[in-house]
Amino acid sequence: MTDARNTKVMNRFDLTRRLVARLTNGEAVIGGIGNTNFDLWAAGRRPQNFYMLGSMGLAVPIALGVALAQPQRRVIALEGDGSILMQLGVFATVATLVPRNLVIVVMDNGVYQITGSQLTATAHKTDIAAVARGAGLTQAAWAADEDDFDQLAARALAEDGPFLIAAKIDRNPGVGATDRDPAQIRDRFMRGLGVKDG
Ligand SMILES: Cc1ncc(C[n+]2csc(CCOP(=O)(O)OP(=O)(O)O)c2C)c(N)n1
Repeated sequence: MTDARNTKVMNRFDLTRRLVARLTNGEAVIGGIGNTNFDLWAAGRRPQNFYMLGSMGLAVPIALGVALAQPQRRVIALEGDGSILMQLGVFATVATLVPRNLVIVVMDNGVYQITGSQLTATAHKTDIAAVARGAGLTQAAWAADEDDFDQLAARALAEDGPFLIAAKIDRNPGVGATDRDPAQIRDRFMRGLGVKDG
């Protein structure tokens, strides 16, 4: 199993595009606050994308709720390291509930980039995939490089989860800028998931 220290430093937008290119079955994607959702936005608008605004650490809890409500649909949460560090307890909840259709992707740049690049715990000692495994997420892995990320993503979209894919990424800023219209984001997502008409 790849160690965090043996992973290539990749690029969030490149990885996001690689992931989105694989989505052909109406998979739901929840982008976390800031750069993860900026790059999700820039990777192409999809009605099944939800862009979290405002609060850190909510991509996985929202994705978990969607995954439980719609077990036939694959649901992906994209989160930064700073945000997931605020919500480590969710790993234990996911491990307990075992949603087979949930995929968590952690984009780890080792900083709270959007608020000034203060170092996070992952820049020091904390290994997010190891924390997840310790919480009971047995299918949690570091992507060694882009090819490995592609293979892990393909598996996570096809086999029984829950899965966690962690990637060390560079500190390039997010590419897009999500429209800040929460009601529209919510309504479009609900229509995209077939739970709201009109
Ligand atoms: C609960 C909460 N605390 C603090 C903030 C302020 N804040 C917004 S984004 C951010 C940093 C996010 O870091 P990370 O998830 O690692 O993403 P990055 O900016 O590195 O892409 C902070 C501290 C917030 N929005 N919500």
